[in-house]
Amino acid sequence: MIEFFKFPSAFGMRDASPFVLKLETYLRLAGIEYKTTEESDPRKAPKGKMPFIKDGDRTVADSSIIISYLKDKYGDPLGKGLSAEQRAIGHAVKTMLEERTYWVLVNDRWMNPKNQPIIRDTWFGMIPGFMRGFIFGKIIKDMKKGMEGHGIGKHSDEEIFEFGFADIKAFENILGDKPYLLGDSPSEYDAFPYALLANFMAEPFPNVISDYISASKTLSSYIARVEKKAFVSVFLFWFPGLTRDPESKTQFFTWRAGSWVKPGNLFVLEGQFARLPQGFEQSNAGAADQVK
Ligand SMILES: N[C@@H](CCC(=O)N[C@@H](CS)C(=O)NCC(=O)O)C(=O)O
Repeated sequence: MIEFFKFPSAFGMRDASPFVLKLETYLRLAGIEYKTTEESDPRKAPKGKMPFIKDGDRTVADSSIIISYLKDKYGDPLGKGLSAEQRAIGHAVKTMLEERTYWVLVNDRWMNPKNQPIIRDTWFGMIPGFMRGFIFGKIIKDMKKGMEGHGIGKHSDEEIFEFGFADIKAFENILGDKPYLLGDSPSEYDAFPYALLANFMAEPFPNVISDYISASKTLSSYIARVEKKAFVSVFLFWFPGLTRDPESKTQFFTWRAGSWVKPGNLFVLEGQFARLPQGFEQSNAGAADQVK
């Protein structure tokens, strides 16, 4: 079975990394079985970034390369019926969100002084106090350098949020009133938009983009729709049974019905019908008395 390496859950998110959440969303939507191993240190990943998978003796890193590998090996159940044009739109949207909009999230989470202590104490909480501040300071410095090299780090926070707005609004307009990016069914191209939008909504990091997403019915219902499709399974069940009260000889047909929502709760209704033996009549619900 595929072993999926992900970060430990944080900030009320299944995974606070959009790329890890993207891959898990794909695995769930495609119905591929996997087991999860938590890894909090990305330096242990083959390319120094999460996620990665092991499949037998193969190790594959990078969410997009992993998805191509999975499609080659296990088929492409989410790609049936997609035209070349739809795939091109999916690819363009995915690349915009992964290669640019993602950095708007990174900039706000890691460079915003209001958010830094939250990140530091959640993700680096296992490092003792003084050392934690020092190591975190070095990580921030390296990230800043990396973001400058990428180009995004050359801009002001306001300019970076403007890039984010333009991208999110473009996505919102392409989605329009379709349930999923490419139509009525989810495709691999819904995995990253969902993962990124859901991460923008992570509770500890409110910002202008998360305000926009929560005010947009199109975007907030899209997040809920993909979430439900990928992660919530509902099982309906009905168990009939028969019991007999030896004293009154009454037979009770019992039943249990309900639903099991995964992850979540078991919802059960139960009840019984009494079939009275001759000479008995029911005097009140569920009980039987002999007629004298
Ligand atoms: N292109 C990669 C990007 C993965 C990525 O950026 N992962 C981030 C978490 S969202 C990471 O592991 N960063 C750790 C680091 O850069 O040190 C993919 O699609 O998997």
